[in-house]
Amino acid sequence: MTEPLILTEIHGDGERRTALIRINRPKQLNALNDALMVEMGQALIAFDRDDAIGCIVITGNEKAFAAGADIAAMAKYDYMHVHQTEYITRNWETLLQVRKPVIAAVAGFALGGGCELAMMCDFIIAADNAKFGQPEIKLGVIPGAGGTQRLPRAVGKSKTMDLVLTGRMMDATEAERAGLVSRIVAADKLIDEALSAAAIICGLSGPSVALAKACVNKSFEGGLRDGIDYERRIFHSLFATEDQKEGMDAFLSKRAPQFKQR
Ligand code: DAK
Repeated sequence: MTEPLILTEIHGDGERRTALIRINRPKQLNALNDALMVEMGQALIAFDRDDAIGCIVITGNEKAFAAGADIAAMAKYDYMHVHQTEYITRNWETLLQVRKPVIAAVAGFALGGGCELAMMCDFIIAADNAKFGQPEIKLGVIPGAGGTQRLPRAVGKSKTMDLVLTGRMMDATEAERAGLVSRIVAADKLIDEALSAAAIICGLSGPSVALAKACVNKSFEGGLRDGIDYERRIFHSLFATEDQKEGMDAFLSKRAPQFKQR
């Protein structure tokens, strides 16, 4: 029997729980191929539609989050193949359709497509042994799943050029200093830390969480004025929710809010 390419688990005991997706190609350092990305995309969409799920965590293992796109598979591709099959666009970006928060919990290598996958998540929690990089230049290609666009927005132009043009890796400390990762934890605490962050998110108002995510992404992906206008419209619209009334009333009454997810 062949091993599944991803493993999924549900964690937590509240009304809304956390879905954990583990990338499962340990022998290839979790190199990402089409079949794996299709499976992950299906799981992501199913969890996004499931009202009992409030947050999703994607992780690998202690040695690798993902060491990139599968070079063995890619080596055979030619221009017409990648163009005609819409390589990457077709099935690698399903993550971007997910409205619920997705946390990347990264230990070990997050290289090439692995780093790009982590950057498509909403934030990255890194183990102290994490290593990030876009080494595609060493293979005679360039980052192809958003790396040249998302990395400079996260760490600035100079460090991106340094990483993309030399193909070197940066460790967790450098990645945190540069703003790529939100926090660093001991490798053996990584999943606990990610699940704790996810549990906090699960306890909040799902609609406001999804809309906060959409607003932050707007700032990341577009211009400033468009982002601020978008945020203002979303902010106004949240005053139509029961959770806004409940959240503010609970604060003023000095009690914990009982969010109804609407
Ligand atoms: N693909 C396939 N297999 C990989 C792999 C990868 N990316 N990375 C590692 N492996 C395999 C190794 O071949 C080895 O297999 P066996 O020899 O045991 O069969 C096994 O995993 C263990 O790897 P190592 O023996 O090399 O382990 P080390 O600890 O010595 O080294 C390493 C770890 C991560 C430094 C090294 O494995 C490495 O440099 N890996 C490659 C990293 C890399 O270059 N990643 C970027 C891949 S390119 C595009 C869109 C996107 C992309 C391209 C085009 N278009 C739209 C056209 C994206 C490209 C990429 O991500």
